[in-house]
Amino acid sequence: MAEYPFSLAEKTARDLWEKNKVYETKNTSSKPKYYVLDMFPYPSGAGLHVGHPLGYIASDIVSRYKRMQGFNVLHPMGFDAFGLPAEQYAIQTGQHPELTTKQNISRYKEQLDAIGLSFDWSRAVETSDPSYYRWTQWIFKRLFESWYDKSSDLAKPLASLILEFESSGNLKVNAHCSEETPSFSAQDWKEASEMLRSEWLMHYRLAYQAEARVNWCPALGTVLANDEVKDGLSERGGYPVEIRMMRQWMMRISAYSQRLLDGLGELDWSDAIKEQQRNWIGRSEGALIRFAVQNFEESSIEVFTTRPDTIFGVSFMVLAPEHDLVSKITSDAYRAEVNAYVVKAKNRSERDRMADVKSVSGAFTGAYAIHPLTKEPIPIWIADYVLAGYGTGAVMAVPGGDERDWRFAKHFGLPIYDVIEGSDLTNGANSNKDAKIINSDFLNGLKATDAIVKAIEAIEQKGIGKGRVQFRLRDAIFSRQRYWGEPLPIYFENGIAKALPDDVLPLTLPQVDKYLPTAEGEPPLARAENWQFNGHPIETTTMPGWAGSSWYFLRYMDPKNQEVIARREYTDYWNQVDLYVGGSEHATGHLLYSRFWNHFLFDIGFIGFKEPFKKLVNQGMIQGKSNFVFRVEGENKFVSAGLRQLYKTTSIHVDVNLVKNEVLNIESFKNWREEFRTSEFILENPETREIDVNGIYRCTTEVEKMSKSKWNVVNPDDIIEQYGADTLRLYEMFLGPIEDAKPWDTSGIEGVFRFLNKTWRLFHEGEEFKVSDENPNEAELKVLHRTIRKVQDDIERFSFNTCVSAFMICVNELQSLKCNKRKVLEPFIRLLSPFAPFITEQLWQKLGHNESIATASFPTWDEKYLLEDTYSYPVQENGKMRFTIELPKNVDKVELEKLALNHEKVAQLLSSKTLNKLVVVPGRIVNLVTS
Ligand code: ANZ
Repeated sequence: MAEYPFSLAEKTARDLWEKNKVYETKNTSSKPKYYVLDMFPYPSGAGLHVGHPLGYIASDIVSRYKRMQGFNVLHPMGFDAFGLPAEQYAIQTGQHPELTTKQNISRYKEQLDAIGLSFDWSRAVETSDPSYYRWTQWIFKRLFESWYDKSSDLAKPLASLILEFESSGNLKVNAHCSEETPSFSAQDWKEASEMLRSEWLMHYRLAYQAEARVNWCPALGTVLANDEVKDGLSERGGYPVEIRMMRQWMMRISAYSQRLLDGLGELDWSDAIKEQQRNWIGRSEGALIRFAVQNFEESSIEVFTTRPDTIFGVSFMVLAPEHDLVSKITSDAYRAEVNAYVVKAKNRSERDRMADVKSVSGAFTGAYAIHPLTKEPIPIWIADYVLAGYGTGAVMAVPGGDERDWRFAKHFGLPIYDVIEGSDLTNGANSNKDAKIINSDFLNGLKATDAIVKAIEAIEQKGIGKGRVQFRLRDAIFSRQRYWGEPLPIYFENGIAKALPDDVLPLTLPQVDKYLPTAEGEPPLARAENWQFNGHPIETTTMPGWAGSSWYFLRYMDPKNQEVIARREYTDYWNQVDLYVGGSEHATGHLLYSRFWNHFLFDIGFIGFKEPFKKLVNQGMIQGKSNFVFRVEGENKFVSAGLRQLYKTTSIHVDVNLVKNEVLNIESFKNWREEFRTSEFILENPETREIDVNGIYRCTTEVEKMSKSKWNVVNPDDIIEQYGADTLRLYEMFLGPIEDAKPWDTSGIEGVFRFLNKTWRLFHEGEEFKVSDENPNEAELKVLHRTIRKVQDDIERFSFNTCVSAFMICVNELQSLKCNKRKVLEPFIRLLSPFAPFITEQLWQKLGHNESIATASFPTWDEKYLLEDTYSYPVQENGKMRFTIELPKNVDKVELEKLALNHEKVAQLLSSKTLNKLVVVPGRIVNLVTS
């Protein structure tokens, strides 16, 4: 029997595609466009495992499908090539990270091509390539030279702001700027030194420098983002991380909070991701309220509250330990305790402080605030559940309305007031009549939301505060004290940060003797000789990993352009990404930053759309199936899983390649590692599960993340070598719905492989290729057209696993119909080709085509072959013919009875009668016995 020669087919197909440049896309076309994008990978040293291509295969199916439907499809790929692992490797080995990155990229490319992904490689981008990062630096410069105008809700060039400063200072400017921006007049501006002016401008720039609380990791010598820190340790390497104040480059993403929130409305993304972004942006409506501090007339505490209507329930105040006022207002009697608490809180990350809902801690400052309405004194505490960076870093505590405040009050024995009545619930007495009166004036009988609106009005009227919309989204730190990233295009003239002129970009990474900080703790770039511009020092930090990935989708549209990031003509044509496929772990990082940059580029007129990714599909994670062996503690002896209760053991991951159906190959295991060469094994009887010297060694399995350290990695190259790339593609899709997490379980792969061989054999008689030119019959056409409709519907729904089953059913049916007719098989392989491009290309060529099947048209289905076979059933009542009804011919009795009884005419006939008996014969007759 003919076997599908996959290696040969793959080679021929790839040669053909390459020779004819089948996947190269033109930027101009009369066809409608469709842009399919994958999140580009970081090329790690380990290469791809079977989990990585899942999304790529799905997006490739859609790309091929759309191409065959007559779309001009942009389906590019590139590499997110800057990053920590290459740098760590460079530190260990002294090899330039560029070298290892290049090697890894070529390995990735090989692997991706082996899978038959239809990328237009002529458009590939690498973020570490100077011809690419020149434009990343260019965008950074534009951000540095822009400010955000709240009146027009647009970013604008700094020049327009400077004009305004010259004419009227910043008094009338409605900008999104730093909290601590001072007020100044035109006169002040005129008289200010260049240094002072540059400081003021920093408060407005969208890329700016500021003192920031950062996660500093001394071992890695760099600042880490919040999501790179877990439980006080770096995610990579597990080194301790401490909180420090450092001058950093920042991105004013907070200026875009509202737009990033509003933009979500128009996007076809999963609710889960949208919700994550909404929470991350964290819009809160409420009020800022000012509380005077007793004996410190010149100081007051401003709080942000979402529940100004609970103001009569305030029984204490809490400041963040870092709050400016803490040292000033703390009285001597409490100073030691407060200082100790501040030190303790300092080194806890915000994340830990927020996540910790169990332990209650805090310290009393000895000072009191004055309630702005009741004028009662209220004790001021500090506690780390109040974050310095959110709102004003101070809260009015309402234990009657807020759970954290409640726990705090309970723990420290502070009073708890009823939030509406303002009465003291701790001693049951109404401690404040005034409160009750003022309160009921504007709150009684109102729903919470109405009460909040009313409360804000009253607070504004009384002049004690004002309404405020607060966002949780913070400005993003943009500096990394590392080597392997984009250099920031900034130099310092007499200490003033200035952007390098466009014509000296790219500012390329300099050579350094070591990829480590200097002895003085400066970043690695400080080691470079002559790291200067016209004699002025150049910035030594580099950009974070997310810089290059925040705009790469635009560069693919015009990848070689030397004049602009991408020509407007092309970005207008390609416009938004129609389908973006990638992991949901990027929900609040990449997907937020790239939206921000895209909005910004829209504002400054470089592109014509605000939102970059119209539809997003998140592929689920493919998990590994790990295997474990059990080592007897303190001995070089392993006990089979069924007997492990008899010993004290530790479980050890074993390479999944040494295990088949849970049984360990002991010889291979001994050869696996030197230390196991002389190990002993206690075996079990597979039936009785008792000790048996002639038994087996059984392992246990567990589904875990696929990772090298867990020895459960399956390499796509191995699958391709054994079964071919089409099997890999189909099998990955067959595993389950694309968005679900699922374990890789090789056991089903043979079935997919058999399916491809069956497909091959439809075209062969023995070894000979043979198809007939006869016209197909009704039954064959039915099978074909039903499959076309099903597959097309399912692709449109991104339901690829069900497509694979439909293909299998179709081939089985064609096989039993012994169908080898060209008019059926040809459309069938066109239909299959997005999923299995190699075998279908090979068969297509054998059918006599010269062009690639990728350029053929997608088959269409004809309604007429999909109608069920029907029959005009005569309906008899008590032996007398009444009428006929149209019902399916090929149904079983039970179904036919149901259909007949539900038929309008029959129902009408029976409406005034009793049915005593019903006799049906499928394909023949319906008999009713009535009375
Ligand atoms: C009084 C109050 C009464 C509050 C009540 C809540 C319920 P979101 O929705 O997250 O914006 N808060 C304000 N600033 C804070 C900070 N820096 N650290 C910790 N908590 C802070 O929450 C806003 C609410 O969280 C504010 O409203 C404040 O407590 C607290 F029945 O004020 B509330």
